Amino acid sequence: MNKKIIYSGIQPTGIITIGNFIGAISNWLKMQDDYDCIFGIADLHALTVRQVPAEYRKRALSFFAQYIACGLDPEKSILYFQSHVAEHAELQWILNCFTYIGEMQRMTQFKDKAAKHADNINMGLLDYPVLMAADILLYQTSLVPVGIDQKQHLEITRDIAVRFNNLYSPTFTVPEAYIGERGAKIYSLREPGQKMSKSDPDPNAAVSIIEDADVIMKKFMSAVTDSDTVVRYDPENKPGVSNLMVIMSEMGGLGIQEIERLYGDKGYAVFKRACGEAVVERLKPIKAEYDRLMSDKDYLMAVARDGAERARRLARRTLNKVKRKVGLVEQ
Ligand code: ATP
Ligand code: LTN
Repeated sequence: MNKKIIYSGIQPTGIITIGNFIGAISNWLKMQDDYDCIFGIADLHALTVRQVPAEYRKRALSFFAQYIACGLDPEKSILYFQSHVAEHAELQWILNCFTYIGEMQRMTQFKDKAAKHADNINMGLLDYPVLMAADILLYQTSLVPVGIDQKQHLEITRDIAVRFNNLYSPTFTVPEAYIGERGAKIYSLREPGQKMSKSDPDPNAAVSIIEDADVIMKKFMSAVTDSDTVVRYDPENKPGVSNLMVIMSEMGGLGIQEIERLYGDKGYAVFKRACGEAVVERLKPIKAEYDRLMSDKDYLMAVARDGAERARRLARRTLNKVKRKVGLVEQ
């Protein structure tokens, strides 16, 4: 029996945050045994904003090591760099011809990024969702585990797949987003109304998964809460505290009610310390494994090459089918 296929990726920009970990990676880890999983470093996507080449190369490799350090297992899942499999860009071109400019201009992320980088509204920024659709559709993916901010991109991917399938004949599996119940959106430690973002310029807003323990503790101790003193889950009125509770629950394994029972009347300082400690404990083995992996670049590159080869084999199958259907002359 063939297992269902899972695909997801992260752009190698900024740092991998505990938001990325809780919203995306922790769900990937749970899926590795039950599905055929493919996890890419979306290094073509991140070229839509200017990168410093030498730093970018280093960061992409560091992200790859962090994937493995988190527990993504190259024996179980395909781990690779998107840019190593040329089929992504090839399918993107064909899908571009089945996507309307208006659809792309309506994407929230495009509007946000265009406003943020007004001096560099390049074609890639507009075309970003079509590359993401190509990533997903190339592998006949059934489920895409992402945070809630990617929902709109999944919807357009589905629209493109259905449009193509209806024009020709069933070619692509129509994928679904897999969004965790809680933790789909972790908020900034400084501005609890804002998403924790991996490229936030304020270093205290986000926590990296390979951050030193004392820095993590400092960030949690200075997290913005409210003028009340009670630890209670109430996202509407107590967004800061509620966010910390979700983080503590997801990283430490305690339920939200248990946290309320244990820390409800202990005051914020005690609660914040416990929350920071839960995060430090969860991340400790990840950091140790990351340091080990970064001293063995040959191993990392061998995993990446093997992953790309396996990905390419699968991607070719879909791409050949697509080329035949649209009427390109076969080689
Ligand atoms: P940026 O801030 O640079 O736009 P990002 O933090 O949104 O980046 P992405 O690379 O866009 O990170 O996202 C990687 C994955 O992590 C996606 O599945 C995304 O939905 C998820 N994710 C990102 N931020 C959060 C968050 N704060 N809470 C939960 N999931 C998140
Ligand atoms: N756009 C995604 C990263 C990404 C992705 C994908 C996620 C690129 N290709 C394919 C899922 C499936 C983001 O999280 N910003």
